[in-house]
Amino acid sequence: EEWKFAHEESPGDVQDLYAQEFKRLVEEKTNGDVTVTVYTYGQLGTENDITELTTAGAVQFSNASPGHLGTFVPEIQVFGVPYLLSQDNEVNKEVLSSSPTIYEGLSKDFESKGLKLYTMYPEGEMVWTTKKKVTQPSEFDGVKFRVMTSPILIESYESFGADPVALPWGEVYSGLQTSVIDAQVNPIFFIESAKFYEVTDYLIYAGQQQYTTTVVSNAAFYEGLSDERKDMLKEVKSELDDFIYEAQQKANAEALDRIKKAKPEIEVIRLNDEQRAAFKEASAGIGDSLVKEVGGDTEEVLKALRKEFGTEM
Ligand code: 6CS
Repeated sequence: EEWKFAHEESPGDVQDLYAQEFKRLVEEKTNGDVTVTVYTYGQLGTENDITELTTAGAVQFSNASPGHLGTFVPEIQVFGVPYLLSQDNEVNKEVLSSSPTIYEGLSKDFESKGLKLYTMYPEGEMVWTTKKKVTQPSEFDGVKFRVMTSPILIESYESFGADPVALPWGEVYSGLQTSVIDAQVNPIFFIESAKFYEVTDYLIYAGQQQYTTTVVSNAAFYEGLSDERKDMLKEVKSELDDFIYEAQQKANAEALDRIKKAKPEIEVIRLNDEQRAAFKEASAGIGDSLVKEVGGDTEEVLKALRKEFGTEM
């Protein structure tokens, strides 16, 4: 039996490390009865294409990051609300791996779209890379800022004062090079691997968001598995919770060193509390507007997650 696992990144990136370790564990635990084939970004299409392939059952597992899933599972956009996640990544890890709000609440929104929410994990703090120094919202004026394709991200970066542009990531390097866009946001490991630092001049830490991703499965496929296989997959999930948390930390730390070596003139800016407060205040209404636009259980989900992350307003 062959299971296909498609993700959104390049070989060696965090999602690839996850998928490769998933493959190793599943093949080991099924004594080779299951073979997992991993597809990296572009092999089966863009972020949105692989979600479609998973709902269609052509792919059994895929990464579907909240940043790209917003038009398909609108409720998952809560993870795009600025300053929702904790500054303490241990807290983020705990919540993402075992929160009842995620695995009992949000998972129903996935099921209604034919997807089983298998797991969530953090990929690191999201850092702005820009061509212009930005330390306060007014300096975002006229900055064409690339975001992922979920609608809430457009709203968030508008509230910060920028001109957001939604694109798949494959278009970001050339977009920066030709000044179709002036800035983008991603975790450091990805900024290094996709070489976005080559075409920008500032790395700005605004403490605004952690990159989160989900791994989803085709719901009918998952439901059709034997109890033994389902138990095996739960075991694999909990082993991978620790594995990927450590792997992303290491990947991000090493990537920052490599960026500084490759481009010593890059300016690394960490916004102080006062500067962060200005962006926080500018985007304070985003949670409420998401609740209005998406409705359903979004209000309860957002409230419950703020409590779990310890970021109540
Ligand atoms: O910026 C993006 O679109 C991509 N960023 C990461 C870290 N993973 C995949 C995603 O598509």
